[in-house]
Parts: sequence; C-alpha cells; structure tokens
Amino acid sequence: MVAKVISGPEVAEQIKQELRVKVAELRERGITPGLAVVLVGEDPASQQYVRNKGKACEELGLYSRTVLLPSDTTEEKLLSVVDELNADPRVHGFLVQLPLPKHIDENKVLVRIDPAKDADGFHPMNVGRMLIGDPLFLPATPHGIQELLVRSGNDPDGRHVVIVGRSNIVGKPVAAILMQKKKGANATVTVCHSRTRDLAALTRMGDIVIAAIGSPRFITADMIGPGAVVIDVGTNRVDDPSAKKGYRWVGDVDFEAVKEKASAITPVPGGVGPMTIVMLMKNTVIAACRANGLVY
Ligand code: BQF
Repeated sequence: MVAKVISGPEVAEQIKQELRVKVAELRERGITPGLAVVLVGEDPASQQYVRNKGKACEELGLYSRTVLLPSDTTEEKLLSVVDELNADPRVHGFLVQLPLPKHIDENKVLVRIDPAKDADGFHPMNVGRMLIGDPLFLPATPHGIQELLVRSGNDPDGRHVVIVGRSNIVGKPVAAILMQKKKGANATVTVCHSRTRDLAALTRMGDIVIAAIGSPRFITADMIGPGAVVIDVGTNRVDDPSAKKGYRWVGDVDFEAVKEKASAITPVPGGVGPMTIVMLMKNTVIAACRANGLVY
C-alpha cells in the first residue's frame, strides 16, 4: 500500500477560513483578538516558532505582540512580565514559549498565567479541566492532531490509538483528548515511552500511531501495521550543509519507508506543525470572545 499524504497546511487553511468569519464578526463589534508571545533566550528553533505565531496573527488580522527577553532574565522579571500581560486588556491570550532556561521554574511561570488568558492551555487548572472533559482551552498540538484526524477522514472513534511519547505538551494531553467520551474522540488509547518493553509489538497494534518522541526517524516501517494511520509530531532540526539554511526538519517517523505500509501519513514539515499554529489562533479568538461575554 502507498499512503495518502495528509496535508497540514490544507486542513489548517479550512480552520483559518472559519476563524476569518469569527474575526470579522468580532471586529464589527470593535474587538480585535490579541495574542502575546514571550520568548526568553535565543534558541533558533524557538525563534522560528515565535515568528510563525506572529505571522499567523498578521495573516488573520489579530493583534500580535512579541516580548523578547535575554537568556539571563530572572524568574522574578519573567513573572512580572506575565503579571503585565494578565492585566493588559488588548491581550486576550498569551503564552510563554517553552522550553525555558534552566534557572527558571517552568511550573511557577505557568501557574502565574491567568487561566482565562492561557492560550497554550498549560496552566494546571486548564490541564485538569481538559482531563475531566470541561476545557477552557485545549493545548494546540494535541487539539490540532485531533482536528487533523477528523478532517482527513480518520475519526479516532472506536479505534486503537498508540501514542509514543509521554510529554506534558503532546503525549499526555493527546491521550486525554482522544479518550474523552466525545465526538471526534472515543478512542482506545495506549501510551508508550522510552521504558516500554517490546515497543514495536504495541505500535504494530495501532490503527492510529502518534509519534511524539523527539528522535529523528525513530519509527520504522516494521513498527507499523499494514494500513495504519501515522501522525508524525516530530520537529527535529538536523544540520544539512546542502540545505539553503544549513539545516532541515526531520520527523520522528521514517517517512519514505512507512509511507509504503500506512494508509495515511503526515509529512514533516507540512503536517502537524501548521495545525499547532492554527489551533493557537483559535484559542486566541475563543479568549477574545469570552472576554467580551460572547460564545465562540
Ligand atoms: C511546518 C515545537 C517542539 C518543541 C517546542 C509549522 C511549526 C513547525 C512546523 C511551529 C513547535 C512545533 C512549536 C511547521 C510551534 C510546531 O510547516 O511543518 C509550524 O511553529 N510549531 C512550538 O511553539 O514549540 C515547540 C516543537
């Protein structure tokens, strides 16, 4: 079998169209949804992600602010920036780009964010609400994966989804979302990780396999059952002197080999990444609606 390649940008564009309608309605009422992104330090991949978020805001007519702080910023200073954004009425949602430098306690920063402005959905209150199925904001990458599955004709309902990776950003929340008793979910979920024994035996049982490991081409064709749907969340920047920028993006899946065995597969780039960005935009629009007593 040769897999259908699921286009992230194509599905993201559908959602952008829906957002444009909402943004136009808000702007008629004099409301411009606003997103702020805080970046501490100069990590090149993080810088690119932050630029992607600013560009997406611009494209949809959202107000966007980027706060750039040096890598030696104190935790106290970062917390004061969070306090300012919590209080700023132009900013309906914001996020602090992760990972943070080691001298800053990530959890201390996340609990300081007003849960009503928590565009990434990483505040512990929002994590809890997601888990019980009453979310304020769903985290962008896991929610983007769900939308990508449903809108590409691969509704997880009743299917066995095998997730490889247990991070707070992807593995754990995508498990929670896909196992909810809800439309576009109702999956049977297995979460595997670096300590899983006979990983390949488990991934081969997946109707849907979600790779969120952070290791280039970790998932090989022998780990995938015939006809499975494979979602590659990996964004590994690997040096490539032959590339224009000196690097290229490689997923967690051996795309060329797995494509011959799966029924559908997401590429990197052009798969989950654009979905992450558009779901962040959606969270910003939702936040702006709520701040004005409107339902999304
Ligand atoms: C594409 C991210 C790991 C750790 C922290 C489009 C993005 C990536 C790829 C992007 C990511 C990954 C983001 C593509 C944001 C996704 O065309 O394939 C967009 O900007 N992402 C992030 O903010 O933090 C991360 C991955």
